[in-house]
Amino acid sequence: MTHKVVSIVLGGGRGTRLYPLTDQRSKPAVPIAGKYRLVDIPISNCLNSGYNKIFVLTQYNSASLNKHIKNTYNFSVFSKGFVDILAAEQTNEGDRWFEGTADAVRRTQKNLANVDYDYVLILSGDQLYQMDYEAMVNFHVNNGGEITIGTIPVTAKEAHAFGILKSNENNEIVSFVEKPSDDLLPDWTSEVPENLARQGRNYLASMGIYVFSKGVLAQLLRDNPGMDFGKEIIPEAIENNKVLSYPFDSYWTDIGTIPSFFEANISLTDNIPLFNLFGDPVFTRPRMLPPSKVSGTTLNSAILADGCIILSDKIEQSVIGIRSRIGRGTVIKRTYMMGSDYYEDLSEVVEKTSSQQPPPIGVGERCYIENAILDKNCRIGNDVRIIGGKHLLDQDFEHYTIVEGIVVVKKNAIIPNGTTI
Ligand code: ADQ
Ligand code: ADP
Repeated sequence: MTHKVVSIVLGGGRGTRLYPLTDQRSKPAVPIAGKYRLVDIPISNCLNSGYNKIFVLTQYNSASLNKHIKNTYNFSVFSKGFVDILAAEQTNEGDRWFEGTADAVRRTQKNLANVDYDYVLILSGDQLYQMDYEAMVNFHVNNGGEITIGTIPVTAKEAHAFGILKSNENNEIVSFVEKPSDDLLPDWTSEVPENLARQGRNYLASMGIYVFSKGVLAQLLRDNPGMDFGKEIIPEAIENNKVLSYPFDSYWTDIGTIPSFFEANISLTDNIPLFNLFGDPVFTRPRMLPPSKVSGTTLNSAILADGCIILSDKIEQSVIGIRSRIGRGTVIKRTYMMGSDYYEDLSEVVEKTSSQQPPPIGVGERCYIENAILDKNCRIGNDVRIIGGKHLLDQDFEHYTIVEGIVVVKKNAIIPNGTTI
């Protein structure tokens, strides 16, 4: 049976962990996999699960996010579906930023009043996974849950970044600790199937994916002043409510930091990627872009989006985003190039190619780029060498930032001819 569900996507706090990608855009608008945006992942999961009433909560309502949502998620007039953005600054209670995940939901819940629903599905906006939420809601209803949390086994090394819990044989959560310190960890192991134990995955983590029965959410947000689900609301609910663990065992990864975002994108170039772009559709804005044109290039484990013009020597283990232009003699390895928002016309490209003032959008000739993220619209000149790796210290410069050895070239950055990073 189909239950009445409204979905809330938590689109991001201050977004510092994905800096500099979130410097000029809100987190849900960060481009992934060459042609999508972060917010397309949870929204596509909702639509593929049959849930089409969706709110996206974000700190600020950027023009590019608005345009993306408006141009992508159009429902027919005969459908009751919608994807609405609710931004912190638009609430009547003032222009405070949301002070946490629960605060964000609390301060926007009046928007739910006009929606017909019995269950609220709360989702993170910075995770890469495919999940049938309908199965989770059915589990919640069939087992009489008041709250159900999606859970996944993780290793000790990962456990400190998550809410860790223990459940009984009826999948009821009996204890929960948000981001336990290393000295607490030994107390928090769970019984897991043998194959997971062998991988060291014997901690049960909250995926930050919650189903709440309508009245339970309203009551918790009213009676508990906590700002955060993980820190305050969930630990208290475990004392007083029936909170269930819904076990999930497919690919799921956090993409809220530069290293995890980078790895998630690069891993899409694996022979059989753990995230399947060729399965259930990931929706995004339909763009009328021409097919990509490639000349003289060896492509090895590469993802190439639409509208690119590629003349480079080699592209390996890399994701090349929409409208990318890459010049002759260039080699690109383990790099996520996001592409660009627009084309320069041919006369501009010719003029800028000869003057290099500034270089044309894209990557120029005879460059070598490895272990990097190139944000949209960057202009990389000729003979540029960007080689990320552990030898580089974390540092922030005007046109690029280094995070754990990954060089992130900023949106609209200019990297002149002959630069070495
Ligand atoms: P974290 O991911 O550390 O832990 P949090 O920073 O609260 O939790 O982020 C959850 C989601 O909400 C993210 O998508 C984030 O961008 C978004 N978000 C954060 N603050 C927000 C705000 N003020 N307004 C709007 N959106 C906001 C949580 C749980 C853990 C669980 C992990 C799983 O607290 O228990 O293990 O998720 O990733
Ligand atoms: P995407 O294809 O990534 O969804 P859009 O087509 O929405 O990107 O464009 C992204 C941004 O680029 C928009 O804000 C758009 O106004 C801007 N843009 C488009 N063309 C140009 C241009 N010629 N110069 C500068 N910005 C542009």
